[in-house]
Amino acid sequence: AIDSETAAEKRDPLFSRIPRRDFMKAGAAAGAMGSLAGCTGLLSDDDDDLAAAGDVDSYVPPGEHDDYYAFLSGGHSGEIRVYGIPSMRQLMRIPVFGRESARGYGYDDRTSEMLEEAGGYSWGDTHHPRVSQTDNDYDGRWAFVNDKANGRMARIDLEYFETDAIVDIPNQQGTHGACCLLPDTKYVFGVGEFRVPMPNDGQDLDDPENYTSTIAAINPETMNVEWEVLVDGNMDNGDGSKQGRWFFATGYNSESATTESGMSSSDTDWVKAFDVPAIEDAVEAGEYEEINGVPVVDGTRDSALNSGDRPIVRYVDVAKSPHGVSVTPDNQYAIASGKLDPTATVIDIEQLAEVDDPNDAIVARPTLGMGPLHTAYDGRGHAYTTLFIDSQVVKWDIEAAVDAYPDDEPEGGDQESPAVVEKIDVHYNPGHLIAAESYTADPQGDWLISLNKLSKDRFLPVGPMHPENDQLIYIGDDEEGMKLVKDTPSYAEPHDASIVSADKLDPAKVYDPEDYDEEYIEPDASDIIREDGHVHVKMHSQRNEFGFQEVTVQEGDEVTFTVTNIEQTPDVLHSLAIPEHDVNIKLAPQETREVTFTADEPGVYWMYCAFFCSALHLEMRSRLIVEPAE
Ligand code: K7E
Ligand code: RUQ
Ligand code: CUA
Repeated sequence: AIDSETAAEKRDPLFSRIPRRDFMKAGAAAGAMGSLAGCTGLLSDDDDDLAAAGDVDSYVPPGEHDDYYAFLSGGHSGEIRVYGIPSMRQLMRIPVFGRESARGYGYDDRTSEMLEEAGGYSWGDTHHPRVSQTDNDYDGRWAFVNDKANGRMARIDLEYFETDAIVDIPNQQGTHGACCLLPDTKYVFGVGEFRVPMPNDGQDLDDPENYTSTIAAINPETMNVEWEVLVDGNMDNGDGSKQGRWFFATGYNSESATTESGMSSSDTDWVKAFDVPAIEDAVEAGEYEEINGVPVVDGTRDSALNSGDRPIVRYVDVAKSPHGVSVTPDNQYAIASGKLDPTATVIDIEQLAEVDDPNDAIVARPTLGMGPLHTAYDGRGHAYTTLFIDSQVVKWDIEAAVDAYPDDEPEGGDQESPAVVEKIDVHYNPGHLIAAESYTADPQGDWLISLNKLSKDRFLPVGPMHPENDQLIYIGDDEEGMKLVKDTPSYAEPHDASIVSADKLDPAKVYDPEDYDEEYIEPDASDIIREDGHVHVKMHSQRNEFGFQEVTVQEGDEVTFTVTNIEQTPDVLHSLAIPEHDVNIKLAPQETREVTFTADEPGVYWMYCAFFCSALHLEMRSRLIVEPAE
């Protein structure tokens, strides 16, 4: 049934098994069909059936690499997931706020102390992974992600793809938004969502008028909170402008209420535009109050700092309960939209600095559909906004919306904007969406992922908790329109993502011992040092043994193992797992980790390696002998 065979077809194992005719009918296999013509990202122009089936070349043959990394948050799983795009294969998981045994994260001394110092919580709620940039382009250094549950921000080192710092942000509960001030990632902003008394020390509990929320400016190098700004109302999502001046945050509770009906009673809320250099000047001039060790600047509407010529925070009225806000790649507009109103509000960033009334900087308010949440960009002048209630992604033309304003001002909000180009169904109820490099000055404009909260009937049932559905959509062809290419079940719960061209990252294949503080243990440095109830075991590991075949300690001893994997060969990992002691530390090539525990039960314990590292992997085990106390 295969009429002509191209090299791509030969490479594709599916082609050897499925007659082409059947294959064309299989809508679900549409992604794989792309290899028919072997080109990247173009629609078939010679076969309408294929085009109708959504034939876009997203197929990444076995052994070949994706074009992009996507970093997705894991919500209340507390982690980051790394996908390859366009295959949507999950390449790696990076634990951030919770322990994870396969990577030994939170088990070795370094990472368990980091988690302990960051508050000692066992979980977090990651929403917004943002990758550091230099000159408005990804620089491959770090990713940052918030913890909504406990008011924290974490940094992930993109050389090793591991969390290397967490800051517990003072005065902030429910750090929701996270984003970088560009062009050069001067700050990472944490956006406080839950309004609390300031300070939240039990003195002032019952007057919600006095509750407040802040944004926190975090230095990406030191992960110190440099300053905070407190505001009226709450805050939600945030995005930084690309020329270093403005930071934007939505807020859905200008009412300062504490109940759902109270929070949604007013018809408008605000986007707050923080004038970062003006805030820095105020901090410099000492115009702050130090609260819990952080300079806190008063950015409420009636504050002294907001009544002069250059207010530090500009309050822009936007329709009811805005949620998402993002800055266009050209830094011209900040676009915000909300759950309870069908419009998006387009704020002209340049005008914001010039007008007396910040509402005069609003240059468009297109009606898009029900429940517009988040907006991404293709770099060709289009915005893509998720419609949570309509279960759609709407593509619209930003300049067309600006041209149509204010004549298109909706009366009852039911007149769709002439700027709307097209809508595509997604399955179902999308939260964020993200386009390739949408957060940079130069989006790639080919792939978009819609992060859908519900999957309902899309996958085999797996019990009452359904997977979510990350859908891949091709947006590279304005004439043919958006094409839904792939469904990807995902574990709860991705919110936002960043998609980075693969060539902008350069991850290490083995560790460089210079990059960590633990002592590198050469085979001839193996040692057991005993003093006063503490035993320090220094040993190496390699295929297929640990440095000691047995280690004997006394009941009640505190035991520290320092273990180096001396392998140079990439991908040959070992671990040190100790039964009944809750120990499992991961040891990648050239990596050293330490683990400390108390040997409190006499007996024999087989310390083993949990990575299947060689044919003699099962034999890679040594005895820990715990002798009874006298
Ligand atoms: Cu809309 Cu936290 Cu950005 Cu969830 S947030 S979707
Ligand atoms: S396709 S014209 Cu079926 Cu990817 Cu290329
Ligand atoms: Cu080392 Cu298995």
